[in-house]
Amino acid sequence: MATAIIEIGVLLVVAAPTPSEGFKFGFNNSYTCHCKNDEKCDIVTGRCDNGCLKGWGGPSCQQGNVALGSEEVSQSDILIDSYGPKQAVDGYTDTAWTFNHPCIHTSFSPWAWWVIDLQRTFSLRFLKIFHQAGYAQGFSVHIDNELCFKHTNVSNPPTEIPIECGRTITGRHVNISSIRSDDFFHYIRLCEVEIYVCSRGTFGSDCNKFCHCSNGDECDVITGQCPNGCQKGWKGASCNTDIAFGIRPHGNRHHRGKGNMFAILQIQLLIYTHMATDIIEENMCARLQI
Ligand SMILES: [Ca+2]
Repeated sequence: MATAIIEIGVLLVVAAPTPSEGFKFGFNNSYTCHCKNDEKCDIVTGRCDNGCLKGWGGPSCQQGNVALGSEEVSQSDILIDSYGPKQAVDGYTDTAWTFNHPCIHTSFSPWAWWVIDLQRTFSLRFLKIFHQAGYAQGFSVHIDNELCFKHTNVSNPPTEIPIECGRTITGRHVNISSIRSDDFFHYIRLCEVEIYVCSRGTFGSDCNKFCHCSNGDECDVITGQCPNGCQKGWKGASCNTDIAFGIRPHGNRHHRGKGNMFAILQIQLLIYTHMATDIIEENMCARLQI
């Protein structure tokens, strides 16, 4: 029993990490919370009570904007220095022209473009573009020269445009361009470009589904399929089916409950582990209907 008491003390420390360590959630605490003000997230879903950290989105705050704050941006030409390419990744999405946070503004040209180098390849599919009305008709989005999306409507697009590529494209350069051979005095005004990537082990259009790939591989953003099979203990096309217990909410075998209740339940499980050495903790969670 003395051994059990010592381990209880250790476990209480684990159950209450400091914000500087980064709160964790999900299966084996392998996911990092991305809550505003470094707050703790739900231990099962990752949901944050007061919203996501800047640059993160989705119900579980696992959808990251890899464009935010980039220094590796350029554009076809700059009308005025303060209207340069960084304005499209400064985190301000206002589409009304302001002097504090203006949008990019290319010079007059039949071919206007803006490009970002993400510095490494990502599996890309979802973006969002904020722009000033009237200056993006017929625009295209390319990822490493492969067409992701082209606006074909004769009318001007809305100022906030969620974009899904026709398929997932692996690349590092995202180029947004507009060609108007009939209009030399043509330019684009992009206010913000958000390029979304799911954190490792999540997938879906808003990254709120969980996959469990072998070797910690990333899974397909749409299907959840793992490139080299599932992590031990998981199966299914998306590697989100627990071999022992089937599909669980968000594909997890997590313990339910929060705060002190979570710690108390784990204490009970540890004591029980000492009495039944052959049973792993996760199986016990299921038996106790946690
Ligand atoms: Ca901006």
